[in-house]
Amino acid sequence: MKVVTAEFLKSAFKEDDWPRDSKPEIAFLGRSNVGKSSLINSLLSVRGLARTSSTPGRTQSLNFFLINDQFKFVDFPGFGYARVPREIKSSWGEMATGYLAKRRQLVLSIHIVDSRHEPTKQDLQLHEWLEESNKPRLVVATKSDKLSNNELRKNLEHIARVLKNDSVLAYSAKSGRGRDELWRAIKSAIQSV
Ligand SMILES: Nc1nc2c(ncn2[C@@H]2O[C@H](COP(=O)(O)OP(=O)(O)OP(=O)(O)O)[C@@H](O)[C@H]2O)c(=O)[nH]1
Ligand SMILES: [Mg+2]
Repeated sequence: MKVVTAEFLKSAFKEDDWPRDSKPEIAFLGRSNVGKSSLINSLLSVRGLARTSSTPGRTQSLNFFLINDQFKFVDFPGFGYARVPREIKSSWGEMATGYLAKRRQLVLSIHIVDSRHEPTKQDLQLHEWLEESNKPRLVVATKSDKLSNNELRKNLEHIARVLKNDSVLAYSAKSGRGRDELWRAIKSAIQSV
């Protein structure tokens, strides 16, 4: 995919703020600090469009980006960060389930996990919500540059087993590993509408 333009559209704290156009959307969801925003920036080959941080819990709204004036990326806030105030934590589930169930523009959900770590209870919960949404979804294991090939292979198999045989794509925002494959999946999801 040749990215000609990538622009920040808006941050949405509630459903009323979701963009009203009908362009397809790709959602990026996963635990706090797992590397969602970095993955978006690496896909788009830009630095700093999606805000990244070594402080978990940084993104707290749905952030919409418009790519090539054709489709959108939706950067979700991370879940599972203990120091985020309780009212924000409980609203995460509502925001995610609301979006996943209702959003007609959604063509692909990308569930991002850390290739080094065991999926958490909340990953399993998200996995169920994604299944219930009945829409295309994909599990991406990022930060793969932090593992040896052997460890990575073992962990990918394990993650696939825990998340019930979903195929898992290895990714690294640092090395660009998995980037072409992920773009292929995104393109085909966009073209299927
Ligand atoms: N080595 C390595 N570090 C990464 C990779 N992806 C992200 N990181 C680092 O992980 C930290 C968190 O990255 P973010 O992209 O901000 O994570 P996030 O999931 O958007 O975080 P929240 O929005 O707070 O939920 C940053 O310090 C990144 O530099 C990767 O593929 N490899
Ligand atoms: Mg983020």
